[in-house]
Amino acid sequence: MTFQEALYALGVRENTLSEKEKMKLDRDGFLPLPNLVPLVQVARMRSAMERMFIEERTGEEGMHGECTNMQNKTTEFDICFTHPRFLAAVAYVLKGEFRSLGIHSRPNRPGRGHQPLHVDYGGPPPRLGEYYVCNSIWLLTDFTQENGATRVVPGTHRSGKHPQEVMKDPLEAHPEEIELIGTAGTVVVFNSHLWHGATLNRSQHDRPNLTSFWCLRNDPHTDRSSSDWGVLNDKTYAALNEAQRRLFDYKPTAR
Ligand SMILES: O=C(O)CCC(=O)C(=O)O
Repeated sequence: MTFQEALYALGVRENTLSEKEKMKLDRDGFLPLPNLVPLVQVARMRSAMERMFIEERTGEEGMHGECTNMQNKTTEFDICFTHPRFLAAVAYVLKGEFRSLGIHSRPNRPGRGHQPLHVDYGGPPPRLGEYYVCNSIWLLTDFTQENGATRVVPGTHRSGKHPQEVMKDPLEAHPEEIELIGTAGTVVVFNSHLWHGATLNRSQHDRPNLTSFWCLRNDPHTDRSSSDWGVLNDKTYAALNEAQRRLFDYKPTAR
């Protein structure tokens, strides 16, 4: 099965995104997809995520503070690599054959979370229209001005610059930044060359979310030897169909 056949089998068509949605991804570098996940499913995903935080003690003092490769730990997050509109947006940003860099989550505890504006890429800024990485944030609660909604600077994926080259301090606010305020069940797909970052969670509660992260398969700057991000384990590989497997790397366990 070719990669294009896999995307077709997963429901992605030329017109899965509207022209307006494609234009927004081109121009602004991000696209909110409101109500992509039904609220009952949001609740199940959130419970699965919270169980994982407890089991892995994620976010506790001294712990690594992030659950990674969650595609290997439950089927509750399969929508993060199977929803046709979501996949169509990733395919539109990356153009060529891509693969998952995994489904991850950080709890964004109250009083924490503020990140510098950054891109999710170790290589040089991309040429216009030739993007290597695409990320997405899955809102498992409403994102508000209080609970540390992600900030983005629209259009900066086209700037040919990284934030640290332009800003004295990328922790500071950027005059053109906006916050991704939205309701639970929304998914925001963003070009990972877009300048972005979480903001301080000033509320009394965690800000539950997932990220589903992707890169071009032939990206020369993603160091695949040192990272297991997006690699399927034997159990998940066995459970997926052929089209879904094309979206990941798989390393069989040595026996
Ligand atoms: O958690 C957020 O709001 C942003 C996440 C982010 O910037 C990242 O994963 O690179």
